[in-house]
Amino acid sequence: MLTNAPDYSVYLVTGRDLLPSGADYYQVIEQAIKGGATIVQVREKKCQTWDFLEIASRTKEICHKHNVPVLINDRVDIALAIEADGVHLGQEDMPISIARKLLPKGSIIGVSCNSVEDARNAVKDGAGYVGIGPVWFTQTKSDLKPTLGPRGAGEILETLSGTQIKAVAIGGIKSSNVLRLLHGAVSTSDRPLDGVAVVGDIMAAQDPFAATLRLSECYKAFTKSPPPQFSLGSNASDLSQNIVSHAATLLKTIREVGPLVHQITNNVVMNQSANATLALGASPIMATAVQEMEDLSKVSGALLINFGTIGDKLGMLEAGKCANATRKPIVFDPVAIGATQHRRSAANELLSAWQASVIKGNPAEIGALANSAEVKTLGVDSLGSGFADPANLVRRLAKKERCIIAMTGKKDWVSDGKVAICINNGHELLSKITGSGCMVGTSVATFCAGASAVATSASTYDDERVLVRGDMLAGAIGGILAITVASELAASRQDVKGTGTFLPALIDELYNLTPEKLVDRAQIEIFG
Ligand code: 3NM
Repeated sequence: MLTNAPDYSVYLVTGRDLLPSGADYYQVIEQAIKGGATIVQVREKKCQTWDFLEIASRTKEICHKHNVPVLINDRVDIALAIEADGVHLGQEDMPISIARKLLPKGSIIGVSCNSVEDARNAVKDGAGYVGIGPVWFTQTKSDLKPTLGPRGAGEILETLSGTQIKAVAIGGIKSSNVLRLLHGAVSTSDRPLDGVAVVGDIMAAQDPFAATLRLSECYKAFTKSPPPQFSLGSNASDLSQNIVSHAATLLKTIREVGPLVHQITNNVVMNQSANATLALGASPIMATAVQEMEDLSKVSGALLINFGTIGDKLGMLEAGKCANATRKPIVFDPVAIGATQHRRSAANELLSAWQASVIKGNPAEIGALANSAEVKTLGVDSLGSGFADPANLVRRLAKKERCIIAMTGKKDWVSDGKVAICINNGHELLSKITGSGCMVGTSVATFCAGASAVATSASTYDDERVLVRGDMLAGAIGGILAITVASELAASRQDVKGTGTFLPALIDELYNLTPEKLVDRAQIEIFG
């Protein structure tokens, strides 16, 4: 038995039936270990005991030659016979307590978990690690339990807070989605996964060495890069000046670069939102077909997903995945999420499929996402006097969703999970026209596209986390300030007599907005 503490980071689960034709199983295992597999589980569902013994024993020989632990799926007898380093048990397999009695002291015992309850039991039973899954659909396993998505995996991870139990995720994981998983499946206490377990992405690869190396590099990129931070000043006044001037610079960038802002939005506001984008100096494209998402993600600066009339869920799913893959910011506006069960489950599905950079909503929408009953919804509007502690609410939700939260209303609140910022700009006429909230979403997406343009030209990032914090905070603040400051300027005009003349005046003021006007009029407060 190996003595070092196991490294779960790239956890290979074997699957001989997935090997490409002509590939040699033992060579694949060795190549995977050379590529970076840190632990191997021998999983044989169909073979006879005699064959299983032979396969497990030879696999162990290869693993131990490279100082990699080997676990046996399900069969404690085989683990004992070949003196493996431990076992992996399913929920229907032998209970942990009995396996522990049978196996030598110090053996690793892991268990599959598909729910918070499974994980609680694993804690109670003293498992060494849990395998959380399936994260995504996979054909590798029959009798698949319900898929969890990164968010569901994060909730299960939460159960392990304060314990020594390690956690890997499994199910449909590939090098192309592993960062999405690692960033998405993090508990609110910031506990990350200890590893990712993979069958098909390695076993079915033409080059298992390269496939494992890719996974290993992704995992290392995740653990090495600390969350980028906005360059905060040392006190609240420095910080507010920094943020406002950064946001104002983004307006300049938007005017210089003219980024394409891809928007999937509702048909009530589409034309108005496109005009607001143009007025800010960017270029809107309101495309919804699944088939064009990949191409659009390559050329756009940011993606807005507003599900006001949720007709295009498939397009939204695909657009978000493509935006994550090309590291473009996603601004998600879950319009009226609290109004119907359909909207709640659609939002959950979308947020499980991709990582948003900014979630923007009114108090009822943000409250629904935060599971708070303090503010109720009436259709697309919020009811009541608001939250008792909005700073803490947005901060908590930003931490949970690992993105910027922008809650718009009479006062606007923005947080990156650490700092909470209150914006006191705006005019009441904004609440009297349709789609002003949606226009804020468009404006935030446009400013995030500006931030993305700066980040891309500086080439300072090496993983997807960079576009989720820092610049996105300035993008959210800039986007809100643009609309609210323009609303003040429009409302003060002689030619504005009411809501009918206010809307075109608002577009004019967006068109004429300058970085200087933003800086002069911004009224923001920082809550540390
Ligand atoms: N266990 P692939 S999913 C072996 O949900 C296994 O517990 C799962 O295969 C679970 O990496 C799974 O090819 C198969 O998707 C994972």
